[in-house]
Formats: sequence, structure tokens, C-alpha cells
Amino acid sequence: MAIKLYGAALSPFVRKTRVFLAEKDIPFESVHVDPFNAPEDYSNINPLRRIPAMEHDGRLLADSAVICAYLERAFPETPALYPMDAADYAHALWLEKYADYELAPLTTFTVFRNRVIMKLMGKPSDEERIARALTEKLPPHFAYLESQIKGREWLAGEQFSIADIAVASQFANFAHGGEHLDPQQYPSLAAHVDKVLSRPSFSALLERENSFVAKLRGG
Ligand SMILES: N[C@@H](CCC(=O)N[C@@H](CS)C(=O)NCC(=O)O)C(=O)O
Repeated sequence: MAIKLYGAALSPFVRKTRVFLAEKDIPFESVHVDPFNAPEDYSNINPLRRIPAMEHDGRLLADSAVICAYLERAFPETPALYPMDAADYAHALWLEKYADYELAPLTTFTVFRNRVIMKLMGKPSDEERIARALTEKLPPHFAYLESQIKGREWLAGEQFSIADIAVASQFANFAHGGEHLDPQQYPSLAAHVDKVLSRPSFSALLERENSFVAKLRGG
């Protein structure tokens, strides 16, 4: 049975799963769900009412990390997006978690939410909160990630993986919020994020997202 992926453009977690599916060349149907206005019965699909959620072969799954882990096992004939080596595998999971739970509250739920979602809702952006994130909270995370990618081609192991997807997806929201990594301060990380976001799997999604966000932020 075809895969149904529930979610909306601009969510870093939905983008992560869409990129993951595209990299594996797995066909899927996108079902639009606005998490702030989801139908009542969406609770049957995800009891937390968050996006993304997925349906495959009568099974319902929620959470981008769970969905990607499932897809890796369910489609073993597609390119592997988790390293084989145990230590590299653990490191990929660590960096995915780091992106989802340490970067996301700042890059997405602070910068992006205030500059884009608040604007969509006709509400003011909390620029003080953004300034604190940019000057105090984000620099240690950027320095750590710079140390993880410096001198390497990929964040975990020797191949493109879930770690690269999860980290870059948060930086896409940071950019939608009008912020970018300083290439002088974080040269390896900035180059890596640009490289990952330029892959066809990301750029196909970002082309449409960028024009929507540019219109919204410009108008
Ligand atoms: N850990 C979850 C996070 C999902 C998440 O927070 N999605 C946001 C959209 S970016 C959402 O649905 N928010 C609505 C809510 O929390 O009520 C994942 O990786 O899927």
C-alpha cells in the first residue's frame, strides 16, 4: 500500500521525512495537515496531534525520527541513510536528537516561529527572544557542530546520513526566519549546511518554501 505522509511544508520535521523518502526514491502521497488547525480525528493518527505522521500498510507512525527509522528497515533495498558501523550509527542518532531537541527550540521554535508563523497569524515577532537565542543560546551549539564537521565530509560515518538531513533541516527554518550561519565563524558548518540543502531532495522542497516565505516576509 502507498505511503501517506501527513504534514505541512515549512515544518523541519516534515521536511526531514520528505527528504528521507526522496533520497530513498520511495513514492508517497502528501496529505496536508496544519498542526494548528488539524481535524478532530487527526488524534487517531497522532495522539500528540503533531506533524509528521505516516501511514503504511495499515500501520500508523508518528514522530520524524520514528518514521525515518521505520523506513530504513521497511525498505532495505534503498540507499542506507544510517551508518553501518555501531559507533557511527550511534553518533548519527545522537546528532539527529541534537538537531531535533537542541537546535529546533531555537532555530525553529524561536527564530522561525516568531518571524514567519507569527507573521502568518498577524502577531508581532518577539525580537528580544530572538536576540537572546542568537547571541547567547545558539553560539555554543554552532561551535559544537562546527567541531563535529571540521575536516570531515559528512557528520556521521563516511556517507550522507540522517544526521546531515536532521541538522540541515533545522538550518532551513533558521534561513526562513532571515538568519544565517556566519561563514567566518563557522566555515565548515556553513559550507556543510549549504552543501546538504543544495541536494535535489532538499532543493525541490525549498524552492517552493522560499518563494512562499519571501512573499510573506516581504509583504
Ligand atoms: N519530535 C517530533 C516533533 C514534531 C513537531 O513538534 N511538529 C510541530 C510542527 S514543526 C507540530 O506539529 N506542532 C504542533 C503542536 O505541537 O501542537 C518529530 O520529530 O516529529
